[in-house]
Amino acid sequence: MKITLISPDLQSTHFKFTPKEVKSFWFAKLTLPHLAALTPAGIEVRLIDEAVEPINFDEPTDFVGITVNTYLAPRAYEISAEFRKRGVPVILGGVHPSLFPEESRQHADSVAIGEAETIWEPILRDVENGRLQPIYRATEFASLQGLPLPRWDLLKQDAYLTTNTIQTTRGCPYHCDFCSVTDFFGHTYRCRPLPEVIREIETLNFKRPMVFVDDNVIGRPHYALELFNAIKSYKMRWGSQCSINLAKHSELMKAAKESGCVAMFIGIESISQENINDVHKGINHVNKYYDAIQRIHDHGISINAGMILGMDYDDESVFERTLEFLEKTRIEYATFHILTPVPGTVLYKRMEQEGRIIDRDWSKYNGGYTVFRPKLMSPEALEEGYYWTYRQFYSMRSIFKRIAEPGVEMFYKLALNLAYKRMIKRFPKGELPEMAKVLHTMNGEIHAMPSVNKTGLIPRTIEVTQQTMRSMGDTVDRFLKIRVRQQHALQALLVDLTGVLNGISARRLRERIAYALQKTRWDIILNFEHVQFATLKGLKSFLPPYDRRTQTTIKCLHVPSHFREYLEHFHKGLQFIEGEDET
Ligand code: B12
Ligand code: SF4
Repeated sequence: MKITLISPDLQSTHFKFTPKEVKSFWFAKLTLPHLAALTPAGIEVRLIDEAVEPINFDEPTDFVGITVNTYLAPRAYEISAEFRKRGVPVILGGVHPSLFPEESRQHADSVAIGEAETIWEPILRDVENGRLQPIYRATEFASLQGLPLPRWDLLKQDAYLTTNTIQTTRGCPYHCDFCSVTDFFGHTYRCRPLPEVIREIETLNFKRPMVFVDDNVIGRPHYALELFNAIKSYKMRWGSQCSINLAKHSELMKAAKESGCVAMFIGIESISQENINDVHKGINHVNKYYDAIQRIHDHGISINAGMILGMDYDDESVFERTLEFLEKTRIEYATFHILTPVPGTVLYKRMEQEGRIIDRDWSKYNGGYTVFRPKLMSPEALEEGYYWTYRQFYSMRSIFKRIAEPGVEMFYKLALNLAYKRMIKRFPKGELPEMAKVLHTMNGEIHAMPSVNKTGLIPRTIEVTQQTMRSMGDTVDRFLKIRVRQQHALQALLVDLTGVLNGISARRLRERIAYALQKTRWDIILNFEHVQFATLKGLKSFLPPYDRRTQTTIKCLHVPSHFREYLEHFHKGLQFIEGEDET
């Protein structure tokens, strides 16, 4: 019997690598060589990676297997249809058919759910006997003991930068809402026996870089440490992906570096802790990012930061803020993704319940398109901002800011940044959304003063103040926090103020409001609900002088009566809104 195994590729989008790009900086996927290795002897196998060669549908074959990730599902279905037209039976397997089998079944003769190790041989036996079943389901997670050596010899090896692709573990100890890994592998973290991994590494070409395609190579730190120590003598350069808690393990970072680790892809995802909590990425702590990144850098390991844009707490200022963070921390590489509710994930179920999915063309589920309704911006603004961020990050200005330091490593970093830059040239230009700069300028914390003396403060209400003053002694919150939300329906910016409005914070607030007035015609609603204390000077000076020419109205919301008297006195004609009906 002769079978053909296919890995589909994207069709004519700006995300598709050219064969030249694949050869200069891409690595070969492990899936097909691994499936070929699991195929019993006596069956002739042909592998086609569509990223590097076209599919000849007329070449004789008895059976076709296609590996399917969600964003490649439409292409996989097209390929399947072509073969089935020619009378060749087709099976679909991989993450997408496993998490969404009902759909995949409509596009093939059979669907494989789960890992291939326990079901591939029975499938092939059924094909030989002419009784292929519509569904094959792996009932247990595969043992990673005794995995065969991948059949790299069946791929066009010189079409890639490297075919040194190896997997040492499967699964991840965490379960982030947007990720398919734990939905597919369950809450398992399985490690291959180390001697088997070493035996496989010894078959690789040490002159080329190596990639561990694990979901989280440090999921079990002791195992990772043993692995890194064991491969030190091979003097290879390697990369992989892991969680940011790598920074906690000095010994592990040291061993990784000594064994040739040059870079890790790390899911930093978002610079907002609210977002991180929202998607349940418990290992990420935004307030520790700077320190963690510094520690990883100190060990000589570069970072490719995985960043997600468009989460529920991201407004249009997220693009500039994210860029600033990546530049400040001198992150060497970044991969930006628009939040994507991948079918089968917790995020998908939530978005589905909330009725927020607006596009079910799976080919757009690769992180480059907005397929859901974001909370704090329009889908178009998110896409524009995403392109803008990518282009800015790989601009020469940013590249030099991030990686300029003499040495051999800089040469590698520059080369890879330039490779990314070339690819990104194909992307649409992308513009910062209209309100991005206003939100970026307005949002933030203003330091009110080193410590606030209670004399001269006007309390929000007498009762609250009496209570709080008693419990807090002489100091109160030292900041005025400003959070701006766009109210599209009202064409207004709702500015939530929290903390202390005194002379210092009021002056800075005034500058920010003046900037907003200059840049937008939207009304401004200042929400006083969480202003704990104010000084007379603060209440007097937080507004810029009235300018007849602007068509913008400033309104104040939830102003307690104590403040209101003063505001009415200081700012004639200022509008007040009562109650909860501002949105
Ligand atoms: C390595 C990797 C990458 C690498 C590159 C891919 C490469 N050249 O190897 C990088 C980091 C670049 C990458 C990028 C992306 N990736 Co990726 N990647 C992986 C990762 C970690 C390992 C894949 C792998 O090699 N596995 C090893 C092989 C042996 O296992 P396997 O493919 O799963 O196959 C097994 C089973 O699935 C099954 N099987 C698979 N196919 C078939 C077919 C048949 C017929 C049968 C019977 C069985 C079968 O049997 C196999 C053996 O058990 C997976 C996670 C994972 N563990 O699968 C994510 C994963 C595949 N990636 C994912 C995504 C979303 C992406 C991106 C779109 C992310 C983004 N937004 O940019 C990009 C796409 C880039 C592109 N244009 O291709 C998702 C896919 C989700 C989905 N539902 O489709 C995954 C599952 C991770 C996740 N976070 O959820 N990725
Ligand atoms: S840490 Fe990474 S691999 Fe693990 S569940 Fe979260 S996103 Fe997925």
